Amino acid sequence: MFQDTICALATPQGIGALGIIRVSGNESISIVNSVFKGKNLEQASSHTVVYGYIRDGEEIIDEVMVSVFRAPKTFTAENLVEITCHGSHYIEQKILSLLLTQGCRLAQAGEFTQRAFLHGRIDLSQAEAVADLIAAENKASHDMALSQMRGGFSSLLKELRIELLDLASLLELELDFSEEDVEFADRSQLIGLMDQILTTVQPLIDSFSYGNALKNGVPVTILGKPNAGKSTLLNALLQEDRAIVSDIAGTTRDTIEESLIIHGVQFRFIDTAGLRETEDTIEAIGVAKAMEKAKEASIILYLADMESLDWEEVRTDLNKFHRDNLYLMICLTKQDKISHFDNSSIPEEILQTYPVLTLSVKTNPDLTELKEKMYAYIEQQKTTSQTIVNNARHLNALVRAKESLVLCKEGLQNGLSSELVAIDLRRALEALGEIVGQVSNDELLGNIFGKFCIGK
Ligand SMILES: Nc1nc2c(ncn2[C@@H]2O[C@H](COP(=O)(O)OP(=O)(O)O)[C@@H](O)[C@H]2O)c(=O)[nH]1
Ligand SMILES: [Mg+2]
Repeated sequence: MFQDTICALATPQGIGALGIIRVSGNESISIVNSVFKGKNLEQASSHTVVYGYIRDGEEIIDEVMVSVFRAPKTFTAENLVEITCHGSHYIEQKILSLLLTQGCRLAQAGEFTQRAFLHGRIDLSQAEAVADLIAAENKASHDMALSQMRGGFSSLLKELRIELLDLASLLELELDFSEEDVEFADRSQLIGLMDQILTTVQPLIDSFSYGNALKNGVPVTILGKPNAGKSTLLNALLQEDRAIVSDIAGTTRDTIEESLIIHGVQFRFIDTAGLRETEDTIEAIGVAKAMEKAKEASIILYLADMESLDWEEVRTDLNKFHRDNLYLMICLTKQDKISHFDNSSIPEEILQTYPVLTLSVKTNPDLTELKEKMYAYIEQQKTTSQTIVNNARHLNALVRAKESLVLCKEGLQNGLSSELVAIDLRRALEALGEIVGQVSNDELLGNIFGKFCIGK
């Protein structure tokens, strides 16, 4: 399919014990062989490793191990060679330039994976999962990427597409006989099938907020009046002095973001400037930023100092943030400073709407309860779906597929002609096809593979 043989460094730039240079294409084995001193690589069997030297004419460049993989059972589905050399920038560049003089060209970002996709070895969602897997920094996102790369999502979509294609062929059969006004497909049976498909698609759509949280980290914004103890809480969560803590109101003027993993899930804590009217321009920018971070949050920890608790004020602030899909927790801070706190002083409607926690970070830095509550909130978003969607492109395609399926179903219920119903059905199929790359264009592919690193 491709004429040119590509090469690239597959390991990070810089000094390391080893470096790997990847070469893919029809000529890869013969090209590497032309700069190799050792056994003849062209006679090496597939999936074997050969010891030898890379040479520039008579000059030895490095002692290497060369892995030979013959098409089609390789990562790219082409002849593929991996040269494992010493991890020196000089050696790596020297070997690459030798390969270029022998007829290779440098690979573009993601080009190896793109070839795997274009040769049909993996579908688009699996290719995307390769990038996710490399980027995964915690167990939850690693698990999702691995399952997607191994084809979990793809096979579910395949089943869906087969069901839809069956439906479509029944309808199109009717079209061929439209003069005779026959109905091959029992309408109520078709509607039943439609419902069944919708019950697979909906949980996938619902899983996105959970999947996205797992993949990118759950944004948790810490808000409250100046001196409420926000930075103290951030530091206690991280167990390090990350933010400046002081009794001078308005110390934190910018937002500070740090991550913490709780039971394998990444939470991104954002400490903010205290909420107040201020004359200070820089602090005012900080307050505006805090409000912005409030909008992006999945969880808000609203802190209020127990010593100067004013429920009217708390209520006014909370009303500014309240929205769907947000877990808003009230943390009453500095409990150690007051001798007695009467729970019944908490307004009833607040208790019914929000979880309320009392904290005394200074005397008792154990934040287990707070952490467990946040984790439980995320866990509770798990849907019944085995497969979790965490890619905005996939979500967008699923939503469009669902819209077309709903139109289809309504069409069937309202006795719309098979012709019109079939149009919506085809749209749904197309949308699902976009996810795995059955329908794709250069722009989309450029977008996806351009984000990969060179050598992948
Ligand atoms: N006694 C007591 N003081 C606290 C507690 N948490 C924070 N403080 C103090 O309250 C002041 C303001 O804290 P800080 O974290 O900077 O508040 P922020 O403006 O909301 O970030 C500092 O002097 C902290 O030491 C607490 O649990 N108990
Ligand atoms: Mg602060």
